[in-house]
Amino acid sequence: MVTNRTFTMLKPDAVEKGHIGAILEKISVSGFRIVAMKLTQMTKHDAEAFYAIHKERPFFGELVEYMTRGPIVAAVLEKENAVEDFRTLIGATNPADAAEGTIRKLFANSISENAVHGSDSNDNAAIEGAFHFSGREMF
Ligand code: RTP
Ligand code: MG
Repeated sequence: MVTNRTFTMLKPDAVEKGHIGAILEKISVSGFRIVAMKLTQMTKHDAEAFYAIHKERPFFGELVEYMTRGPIVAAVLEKENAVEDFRTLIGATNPADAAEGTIRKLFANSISENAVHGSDSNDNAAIEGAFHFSGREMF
């Protein structure tokens, strides 16, 4: 196992519903160390760039609208096997398909508004962390 980093966002629906504390508790007891964290709000330009890989998908406009409608918590997390283990902790994209006890099963309502983001590769974790944080903001 390699100790590495992943990037997460607690999305606007999770923040609106007051789930920041409960989700951070799940992340912490699951063995992730917080390397960087802040409350912030993505602009339309930010969200279009962050999710550029999905720009041809039918849900892209809805996704950008959702991700920019209120504050998010952005964080970099560290753990052995961080990317894969965090994807397991958050569960399937659609909460209806997510395993019991996963963050999306517990806190998400729909495939569109699914409470939390997790990087899907080590390369994307580094890119996404650098999108939100400078080197001085990572500890
Ligand atoms: P994420 O990137 O946010 O961690 O989510 P993911 O890998 O599980 O899913 P992905 O396929 O990358 O989709 C990105 C986000 O787009 C929204 N989505 N909506 N309406 C739909 O069919 C649909 N499909 C995806 C979700 O917010 C999803 O997390
Ligand atoms: Mg994704």
